Amino acid sequence: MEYPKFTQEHKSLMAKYLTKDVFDSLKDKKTVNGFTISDVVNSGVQNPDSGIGAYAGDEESYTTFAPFFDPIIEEYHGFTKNDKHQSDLNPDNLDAKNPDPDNKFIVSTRIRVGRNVDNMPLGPAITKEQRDEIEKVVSTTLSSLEGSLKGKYFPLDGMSKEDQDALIKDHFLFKEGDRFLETAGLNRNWPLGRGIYHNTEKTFLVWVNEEDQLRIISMQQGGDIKEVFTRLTTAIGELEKKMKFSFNEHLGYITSCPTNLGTAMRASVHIAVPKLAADMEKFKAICDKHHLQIRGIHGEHSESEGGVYDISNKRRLGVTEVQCVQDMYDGVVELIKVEKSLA
Ligand code: ADP
Ligand code: ILO
Repeated sequence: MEYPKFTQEHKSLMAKYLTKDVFDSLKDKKTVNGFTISDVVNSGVQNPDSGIGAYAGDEESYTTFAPFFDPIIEEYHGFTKNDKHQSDLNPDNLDAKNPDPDNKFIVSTRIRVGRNVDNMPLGPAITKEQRDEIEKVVSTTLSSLEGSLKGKYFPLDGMSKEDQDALIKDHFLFKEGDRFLETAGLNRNWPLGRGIYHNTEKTFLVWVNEEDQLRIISMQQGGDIKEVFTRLTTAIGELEKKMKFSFNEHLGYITSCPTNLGTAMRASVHIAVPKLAADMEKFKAICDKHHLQIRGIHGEHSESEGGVYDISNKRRLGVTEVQCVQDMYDGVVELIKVEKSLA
């Protein structure tokens, strides 16, 4: 196993922390699922424009390769190896009155969490049989949901290209052929074992076997962030009655990308702030102050359209779910205030 050849283009946290010494100390190690440090860093090596550039193959990757992962986790989340994660999924603790009741700025709100099944490898190291088994268990569990969460599972295999494209365009379904996931080993056997569950209104959705085994999603038009959070936490509670997810006291919910550890939560709005966005520096400064990330409106690594941006919490580990949403909410309140002042 060779130390990767990094160029000036490699700016990821992976390239920063995979020093030759760290690599040499880890190159002969393997997790129980046969995952190596080369597997962990392949996506970032092949995609120099990665921001992070590393994926875990299983929960054990985070301990076996701790000298590599710990500093990345510390820099991204501000969370040290001695810290303990805490969870709070109680919507009563969230102070989030709709910041845009006239629907002038917030187009839509979406909150998702990643989950992986306990005692299974994560996507990058999973076998086809294990992935298919997860699809079976998860789709069966989902089909037992009642009330407003009741819906249907649609496997990707057999879905028409038009249906798939329409779901992607309308922000409901994951994209196909993501090069970061491809080189992480997450697209093996595509499209088998993958699919999407949703209720009739498409306000509650679950992605199956994309980057994580489950992405549990609550979304709707407008800015009622609390309603979106409440629906999500209800759904998580229902699923947890029937399935056990991979979780530990230090890292919280275990995910394949270290950015998602902890709450595995990304709470976002699509928000129109064209005037503020004309001054990118100011826009970024407000987002940084509230620990927010700016994405384009077709997901990560996409561009804004018409001054609409995807604004979401950046911190996910060492903060509770309520705090993740509160970060987003507080930032959005300030963004709206500043956008209004520029009118
Ligand atoms: P993830 O949220 O899983 O990290 P992406 O950034 O790729 O991944 O987003 C997934 C999809 O969700 C994309 O189609 C994106 O446009 C959509 N999305 C994200 N936030 C919102 C939102 N607030 N309203 C509507 N769609 C959203
Ligand atoms: N591997 C990509 C994405 C990192 C964070 N996003 C996700 C979807 N996990 C990168 O390093 O830029």
